[in-house]
Amino acid sequence: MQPTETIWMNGEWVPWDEAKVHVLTHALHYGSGVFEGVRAYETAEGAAVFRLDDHLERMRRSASIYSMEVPYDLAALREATLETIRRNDLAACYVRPIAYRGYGQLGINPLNCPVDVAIATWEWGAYLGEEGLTSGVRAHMSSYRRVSGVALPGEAKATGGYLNSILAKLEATAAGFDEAILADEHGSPCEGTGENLFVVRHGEVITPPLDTNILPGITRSSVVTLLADRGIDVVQRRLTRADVLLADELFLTGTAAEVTPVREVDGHRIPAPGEVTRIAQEAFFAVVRGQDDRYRDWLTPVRAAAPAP
Ligand code: PPE
Repeated sequence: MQPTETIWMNGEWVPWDEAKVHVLTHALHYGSGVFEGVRAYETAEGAAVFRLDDHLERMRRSASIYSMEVPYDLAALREATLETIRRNDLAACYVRPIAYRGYGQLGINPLNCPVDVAIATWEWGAYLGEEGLTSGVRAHMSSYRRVSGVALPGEAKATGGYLNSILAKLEATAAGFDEAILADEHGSPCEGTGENLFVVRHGEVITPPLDTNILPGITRSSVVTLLADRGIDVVQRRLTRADVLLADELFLTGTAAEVTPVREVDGHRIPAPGEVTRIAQEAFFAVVRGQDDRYRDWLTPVRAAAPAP
């Protein structure tokens, strides 16, 4: 990660190296933070953020589940995000907004700790490698299950929940794979460690439903819309392990991972990128780069357009 100039912390601009927290920060001990991953892309009109309000609204919902009152409204967080990108002079970047229980009192009850908010930006290339994006990654069916919704609601993108992803990622990479696919508590493959999952099989495009406790991905819903607009309907249903091993195509979606094909699951080869995957990739990248006017309202320009002469 290449440091950038400045990070927004509770309304102040703090130099990257000084953006620190107290060691007794509640979130450090108990995982009591909620966050987002957002990307800004280079477009012909300069940098633009993809579905910024949708991400910030999801962060507010995540916070709500944990009874965190975020002390900034949507407009303030939107402006703070745009200004962070401007101050760091980035043409394209990853954006990490986070709201977390700060320094106050330790003990599980978080209510005596402040809700601190920060927004950082940095350049982040292809999440699973440039080659992964073009030729596909190798995935491992994790021995870990996606944490159940009765333990942690999947709708909340909470820092503590990522311990589940970390275990699966460690297991997969130790076994020489790029990424893990986790099944839900009933054994139905449902998600990557930081990506949603799509399978093409027998001419059907399938993505697991929200009751598998996945994060309702913004890239997932964008890809569902983009495919539907091209006459390809995505069915939401539970996958079997066979659906994954015998997939005609398999791809992962996420802000960081974008649309990444999977070319192998545990030694089972999958053609990558397949036809639907390629359609999804082309559609997605055209939209985020501002080359498809139909989805202009998914982009927030970082710099306001110059006034007409
Ligand atoms: N599932 C999980 C568990 C997840 O973390 C993400 C995003 C998604 C699905 C896809 O959601 P969306 O970005 O809205 O399409 N993971 C973020 C964090 C990755 C990281 O390594 O940090 C991301 O992609 O920004």
